[in-house]
Formats: sequence, C-alpha cells, structure tokens
Amino acid sequence: MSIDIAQLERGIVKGDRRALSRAITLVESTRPDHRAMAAELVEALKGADGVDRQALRIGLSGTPGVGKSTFIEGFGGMLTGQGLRVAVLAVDPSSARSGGSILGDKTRMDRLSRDPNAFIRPSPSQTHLGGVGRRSREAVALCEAAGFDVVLIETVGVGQSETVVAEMSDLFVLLLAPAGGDELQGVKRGIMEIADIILINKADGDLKSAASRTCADYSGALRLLRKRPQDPEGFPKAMMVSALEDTGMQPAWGEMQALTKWRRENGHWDARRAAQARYWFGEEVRQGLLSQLATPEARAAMEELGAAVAEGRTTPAIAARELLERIGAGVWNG
Ligand SMILES: Nc1nc2c(ncn2[C@@H]2O[C@H](COP(=O)(O)OP(=O)(O)O)[C@@H](O)[C@H]2O)c(=O)[nH]1
Ligand SMILES: [Mg+2]
Repeated sequence: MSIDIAQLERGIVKGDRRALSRAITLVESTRPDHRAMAAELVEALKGADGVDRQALRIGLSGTPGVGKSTFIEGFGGMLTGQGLRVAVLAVDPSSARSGGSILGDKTRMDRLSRDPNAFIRPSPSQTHLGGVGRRSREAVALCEAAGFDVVLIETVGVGQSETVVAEMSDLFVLLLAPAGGDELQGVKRGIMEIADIILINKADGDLKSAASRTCADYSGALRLLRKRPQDPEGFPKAMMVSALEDTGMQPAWGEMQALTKWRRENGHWDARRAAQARYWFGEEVRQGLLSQLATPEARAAMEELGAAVAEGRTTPAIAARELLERIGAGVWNG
C-alpha cells in the first residue's frame, strides 16, 4: 500500500473509520519500513492538535464459549445507545487457527458490526504473543486518537494473553460461566489478582441458581485476596449478567464507571497509565534486542559460536559475550 502518514493522521483525528482501519493494518505489519511509519504515526497522534483524548480501555477475558462475543454485542450496543462510540479489538495469540478470532464471531456481533458508532477489528493473525501485544497496544492508541469513548479489548483466557491485555487496559473484566459444583473453575490466582470486575455470565434460565452460587463463591474469594491500593471499598467485585437476555449490563457499566471515577480522582488512573508506558518501553527494548538476534549475521554468528562452544573451544559465557559484541548489543554487558 502507498502510505501518507499525514493524511492518515488527519483522517484518524476526524474519526474516519477507513483511515483508522488502514492505520491499524499499518501497525500490525511486520515489515520494518511499516514499523517505522507506524511508530511515526502513533507519535504524531500523541501530539496532534486537539487530541488529548482518553478512552476508557476495558480488557475482557474469558475462556471460549463463556459468552464474550454475545456480551460485547449487548454491552457495546448499550453503550452506543447512550451515545458513546465503542471500538472492539481482539488480542488472540491463537487466532492463526480458525475459530478463535472475533472475525468468525461476526454473526454474534451482528448488530454491533453494523452500528455506525461501533468499530470492530479482529485479531491480527500472528502466533507470537509478544508481537501481537505490542501491535494491539498501538491499535488501542489509534482508536483512542480516533475519539472512541470506550475501547473493549477481548482476549481468550490462554497463557499470557490476559497479562498482556491488562497492561493495555484501564479496567480488567473477567467473564466466567456458572460452575457446576463448588469448585472455583480452576481460575488461576494470577488472573483473579488482575481482575477488577468478575462477571458471572449466563445468569438466566436453568443456570440462574448456579450463577448465583458461583457469584457468591467468587465474591468470597475476592475478599480473601490482598487489598490493592488502586481499589476503593468493595472492589474487585463479582456480579451476575446474562448476555443472552441482556440483563445486568447497566449495573455492570455503573460499577465500571464508579471504579473509574474513583481511580481518576485518586491518581490511580494516571499512575497506571504511566506504569504501563514504562512496561511497554521495556517490551519494545526486549523485542528490539530479540529482533537483532534474528538477522542473518546474528544467526550465522550464533551457528559459528555455538559450534565453538559445542566443541569445547570456548565457554558459553565467553561465546555469548562475543556474539553480543558482534551485534553491537554487548556494550553494557561487561
Ligand atoms: N444461556 C446463556 N447462553 C449464553 C449467554 N451468553 C452467551 N451464551 C451462549 O454461549 C455460547 C458461546 O457464546 P459466545 O459469545 O460465542 O462465547 P465466546 O466464545 O466467549 O465469544 C453461545 O451459544 C451463546 O449463545 C448467556 O448469557 N446465557
Ligand atoms: Mg467469541
């Protein structure tokens, strides 16, 4: 594609969806020249006139089948109904295989995908989470610059993706299904610890009483966690919703707004965004170093020095240092 960064920038600031789509395609590209242009665009948008926009970024996680797409359709529709503009992005490390991405779910988000105040973007088809995370973070920034009020970032609950999504969200919401027994569904403690709101979905029909029990169980479990400084009294909390029947949506949104307001007033919103900027800086550095190891020269040196180590001609530590010096990354490695 031929790319005019200034034109894209103007389009995004105006809220032009085609410009936004093209810009997201650019940040998702792995081509080095595209990466450079994407970085330039994101930087330009930071300083663009009148763009001091902050969206509420909501990370949403849950295992396949829990009802994420159905929830987003209802919740997103409620928000646009209130005059808010809503963007939906997916971070899905497994989207290379079919079925994981929200593209395949368009039918479940039929109304939302046709809503002029909504923008839905499927996950980039990449299997490497490091890359997906950083591109998604830039896509979030683009949606924010385009004036969306709420950016929903969906992820399936596999591996590290929740942590990555939490690092680009102001609020992290975990969607769970009603449990059969009294077990806590094997939800990992680490995920409990990053959740701000747990929504027990499918609180309808035959599942309603199970949902109610599950909600009580999680409320109890949340109270046992260490108190976090970024929470007012009563958070994190568990609530019930039914995405299918569209119930509990407004109360859930009310709690998200209350939490957001408190965090803004108490400095936690800014502090979190600052800490996230620092995190992504570190990620960029790590990714940059890793990409230096992927050049043909680095690979050849790796092969050559690896053989030297294997044959006992040098030690792993000395060979590693030699390699880092050759790729220009060994300066600080003394
Ligand atoms: N009973 C009930 N079923 C639901 C609810 N939300 C979603 N489902 C059903 O659960 C299945 C998976 O939903 P989907 O939104 O695709 O889940 P996702 O994989 O997390 O995106 C579908 O058959 C939905 O109709 C709900 O609130 N109640
Ligand atoms: Mg889905």
